[in-house]
Formats: sequence, structure tokens, C-alpha cells
Amino acid sequence: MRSLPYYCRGEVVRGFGRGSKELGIPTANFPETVVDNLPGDITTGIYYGWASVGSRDVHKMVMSIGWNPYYKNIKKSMETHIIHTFKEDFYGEILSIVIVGYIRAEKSFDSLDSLITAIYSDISEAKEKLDLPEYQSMKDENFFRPIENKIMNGH
Ligand code: ADP
Ligand code: RBF
Ligand code: MG
Repeated sequence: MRSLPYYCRGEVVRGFGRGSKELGIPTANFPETVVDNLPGDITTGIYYGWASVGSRDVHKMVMSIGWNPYYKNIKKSMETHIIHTFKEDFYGEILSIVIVGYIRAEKSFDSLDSLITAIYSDISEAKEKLDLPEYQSMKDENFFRPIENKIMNGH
């Protein structure tokens, strides 16, 4: 995929509320405008990368891009599960991400348990891959410090 790594940011909006409740795996959803701006070669599927809320710490993430075949969604979504435990929700805040690699295609499953098992396996793959030296430096890039950059540029 020529467009990787792909950097983007956007507001965290509400989805169907299924991630936390049904799967126990919350996913921060991007607005339609961010989804529509995806380059054509970033196909639907499951990806891994780095993510930061506001200008807070950068964490590993897994992301699902597509129509969630298990749920047969009508609208294409970009959902990020940040591999970190947050004390509170962060709806309305700006989520910055860099997508660095592809894991697999989206699939339908014959049970909710199989979907959850697949997501946990994606999470361990992402954790392992992101420990590689080639991905480590990305989490320290200026892209993840938007506020500090603005202040410095103004002086
Ligand atoms: P929705 O359908 O509205 O996206 P989810 O059940 O998927 O609802 O929960 C997503 C929300 O949970 C995010 O928008 C965010 O505010 C919060 N959240 C808490 N922890 C995380 C996390 N580790 N990764 C992603 N979102 C999280
Ligand atoms: N939904 C699917 O229908 N099929 C999948 O293969 C699938 N894989 C996912 C992998 C990851 C890492 C994540 C975070 C989500 C995945 N989802 C998948 C989306 C899931 O159904 C969705 O996050 C919930 O429905 C909450 O919106
Ligand atoms: Mg969600």
C-alpha cells in the first residue's frame, strides 16, 4: 500500500455504542469526512498503528476500516481501538493517528465470540509489530504534538 504510513486526525464521534457494550472493546469513531478522505489504495480491513487523544501520550492502536460484515453496516467506518485503559470517554476530542501496517481483511463470523477472539489476536499482532525498531520512532514525531508545534511556530 503506497499511502502507508497514513497520517490523519479528526473529532471522535458517536457510533452505535456496540464496541464497549457488546464486545468489551471500545472503538473511537471518526466522522464521515475523515472516512471519505482515505486514499483509494487503503482498502477496507484491519490495520495497526499509533494513536493519541488531544496532545496526550501516544499509544499502540488497531483499527477497523469498512462496513463491519458481522453487523452489515450501511456506512463505511474508521474505528480505532487504542491499546490503553482510559479513565473516561473522550467524545468530541481530536484523535490523531498514523496507520502503519495491514493485518487482514474484514470478515463475518458465526458468533460474537469468534469476532472478539479475532480482535484479540489482531491486538497481539499489533503490539508485536509496533515493537519493531522501524515503527518506534513514529510515535515521537511532531505530528503527535500539534499544540506544542503551534506555540513554537508563533515565537
Ligand atoms: P461508539 O459506537 O460511540 O464508538 P464504543 O462502544 O465503540 O462507542 O466506545 C467508543 C468510545 O469509548 C470512544 O469514543 C471513547 O470516547 C471511549 N474509549 C475509552 N477507552 C477507549 C479505548 N481504549 N479506545 C477507543 N475508545 C475508547
Ligand atoms: N467487524 C467485523 O464485522 N468483522 C471483522 O473482521 C472485524 N474486525 C475488527 C478488528 C478490530 C481490531 C476492531 C477494533 C474491530 C473489528 N470489527 C470487525 C469491528 C467491530 O464489529 C466494531 O468495532 C463494533 O461493531 C463496534 O462498532
Ligand atoms: Mg466505536
